[in-house]
Amino acid sequence: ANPRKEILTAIKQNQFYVVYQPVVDAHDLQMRGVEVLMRWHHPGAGEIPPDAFINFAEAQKLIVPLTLHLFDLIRRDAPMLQKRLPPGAKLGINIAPGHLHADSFKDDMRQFAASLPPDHFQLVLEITERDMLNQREATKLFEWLHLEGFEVAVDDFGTGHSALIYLERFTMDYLKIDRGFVSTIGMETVTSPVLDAVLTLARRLNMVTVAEGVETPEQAKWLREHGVNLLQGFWISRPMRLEQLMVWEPDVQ
Ligand code: G
Ligand code: G
Ligand code: G
Ligand code: MN
Ligand code: NA
Repeated sequence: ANPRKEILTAIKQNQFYVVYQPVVDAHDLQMRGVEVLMRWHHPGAGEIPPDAFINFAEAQKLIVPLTLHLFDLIRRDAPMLQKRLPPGAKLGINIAPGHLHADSFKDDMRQFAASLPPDHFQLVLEITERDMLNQREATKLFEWLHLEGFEVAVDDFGTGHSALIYLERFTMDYLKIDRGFVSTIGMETVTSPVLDAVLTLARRLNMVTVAEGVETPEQAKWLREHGVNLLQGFWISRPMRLEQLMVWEPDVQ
């Protein structure tokens, strides 16, 4: 079949769904928000990994319709999410570069925000550092996003090979430390010196840090002791369907 058509059909036939992964405070492990992750259950091929279909949608110039569909799925869940999450809870949404740079981006974001219950969720746009290359454009865009009430997170931080100067120039609210660094905590070799450097840098720049891929209590403890503010990963919870999220309780320990 024509793969481009497959995505459009999948949208129509509701083959995409979303899962939510809690992001908790490093100290009390209370949920401060969730990251929304998209999934594709293909009737023939089964679960298709998001890395594959996101890149594919980008290449096929379908990332905008796909993200608008994601917004639609979130909007449908919003009344339940509003019951589950307190006012001000963060809703982290991954924004692909092809959408960030699209002409419709600002209108799309405004409409999405307006489609949610008013003044409940704090939307956080997760953007990878690879996508922040054009400084002039990014500075103006981030200013606009903040004026409109969005927050911005640098996703997969440390993997982008970009000049760190952008951290001083752009206003970003969160640094999400890539799980590749987190996984070095507790291994027999020493913890990544890059992780130490990243945390020092984040502190000096007064940025709030989120550690991704936290899989063990030792990692959580190390991160908390090194000043990381928020934790996300399998140790806290896997990404869950809405029904599971509604009954999920953090394991306080
Ligand atoms: O959810 P996880 O399984 O396996 O996601 C793999 C990758 O796909 C991650 O880098 C994640 O950021 C990305 N991803 C997941 N959901 C979305 C989405 O809705 N939009 C975009 N742009 N990326 C997503
Ligand atoms: O947007 P981003 O690339 O950060 O997407 C988060 C990805 O990481 C998702 O694919 C999610 O399923 C995955 N993930 C979340 N928690 C963990 C974890 O603790 N360990 C590992 N290996 N992957 C995780
Ligand atoms: O196990 P469960 O079906 O609840 O996992 C939900 C999602 O979390 C899966 O779709 C998958 O993307 C992600 N996930 C689950 N287990 C793993 C794992 O061991 N490694 C990674 N990278 N992702 C996982
Ligand atoms: Mn992300
Ligand atoms: Na990430």
